[in-house]
Amino acid sequence: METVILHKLYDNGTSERNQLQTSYNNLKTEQSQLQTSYNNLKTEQSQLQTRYNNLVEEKEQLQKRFDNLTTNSDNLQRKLQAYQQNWAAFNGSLFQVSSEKKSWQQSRQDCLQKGADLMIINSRGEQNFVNQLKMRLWIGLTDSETEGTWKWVDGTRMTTSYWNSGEPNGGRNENCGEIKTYDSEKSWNDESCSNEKFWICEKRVSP
Ligand code: MMA
Ligand code: CA
Repeated sequence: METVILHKLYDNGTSERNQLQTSYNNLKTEQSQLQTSYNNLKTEQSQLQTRYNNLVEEKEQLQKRFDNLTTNSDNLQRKLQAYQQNWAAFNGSLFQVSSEKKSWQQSRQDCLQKGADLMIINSRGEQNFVNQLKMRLWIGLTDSETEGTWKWVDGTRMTTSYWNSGEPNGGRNENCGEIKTYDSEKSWNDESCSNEKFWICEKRVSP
């Protein structure tokens, strides 16, 4: 009788232990699967990070290319417009000679309306450039503010001058500058501002 009970107790103990062993083995397996999943996710995460970094870099390069193309297209647009409106490029500026005659003030207004101003001569190159047009032309030079103090339309004092001999001679009656004796390098004349003449506008190209 006792042996039977002992046998039963023993059997129960064995099967409980077997169950625990099985549970333990299952958990072990699950743990190792989780570890593998975790490792795979880690690898994937680092690959995604690399791809993300590459895409950010690519995006920056594309943005730069886009900005450059926009600038190029704006410049071409401006050049084309200038070309269609008969502007001539010289030394970093665009020049346009009028096809009608106006007073110095009205001439200046026309230039200002076009985003330009009367021509300012600040190099010998520009002086020769305007002379070879062989026209009498208003330029952006005046002493209307202070008699005898010649200033350019951008407000700067005239320093280098190309007055024809004897000029300026008009005193208070002639306060505006023109290109007159264009066959000589010294071609400037002071003239009465209300006289109607052709004129030359100058538009600075970008900065
Ligand atoms: C004109 C007029 C003047 C200029 C003299 C030069 C007669 O007046 O253009 O501004 O100084 O010619 O002879
Ligand atoms: Ca004069």
